Amino acid sequence: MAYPRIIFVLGGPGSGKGTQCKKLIDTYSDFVHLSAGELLREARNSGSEVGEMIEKCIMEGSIVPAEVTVGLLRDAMVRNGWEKKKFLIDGFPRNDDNYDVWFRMLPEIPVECCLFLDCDDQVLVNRILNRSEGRSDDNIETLTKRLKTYKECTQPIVKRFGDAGKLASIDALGDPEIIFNRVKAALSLE
Ligand code: UP5
Ligand code: MG
Repeated sequence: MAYPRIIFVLGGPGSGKGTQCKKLIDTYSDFVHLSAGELLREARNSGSEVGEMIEKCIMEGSIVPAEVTVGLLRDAMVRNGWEKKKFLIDGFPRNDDNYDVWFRMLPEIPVECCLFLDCDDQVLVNRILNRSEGRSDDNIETLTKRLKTYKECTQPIVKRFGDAGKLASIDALGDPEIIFNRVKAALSLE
């Protein structure tokens, strides 16, 4: 059986994960973009108890239990077709629990690397507070919590990929097109 290939995409809130993943899927037809945050935002509207729990986590900037998120990601991969694809998994894994449960539930899928978008805090804050997509977590109170969670829980995961020799780190300051050139170089595309 041919498995898909996985590229995780990490970076602080507003580092451009969604923006750069969109550029990748617009340019390369074998890439599929799965945003863990988007899947969770869809699942929160289910009206179930799990939906309520997700809503609470998103508003608190905390991380949803891994079994929920990995289940959503796995279902989305199956829906998109398992074979011969490269999945960009945006905004995941965010903590040790996410990382460990992914590799426990899906040990057979090869992980190519983690693309890390490195960006200053002040730039992150400006980008998020200037975004006007109506996201309920784009307010200064929740954003402060998201940044704290990112530093405490997600940055150590970036280090884990680095220690495993699987980190492609790029400077995420500047024009999106220039950053896209860095992304392509980091992923050895073109
Ligand atoms: N923009 C982008 N690039 C720019 C550039 N180079 N120059 C100027 N502007 C730029 O970009 C953000 C904004 O900046 C946009 O307006 C864009 O036009 C502009 P975007 O590409 O959307 O950045 P992104 O990194 O995707 O920011 P996002 O807010 O989505 O990141 P978060 O990590 O905060 O959000 P996510 O959706 O991943 O998660 C939300 C919540 O879900 C989490 O806080 C958590 O509670 C929960 N969650 C989990 O629990 N588990 C998970 O696995 C995932 C999420
Ligand atoms: Mg995003």
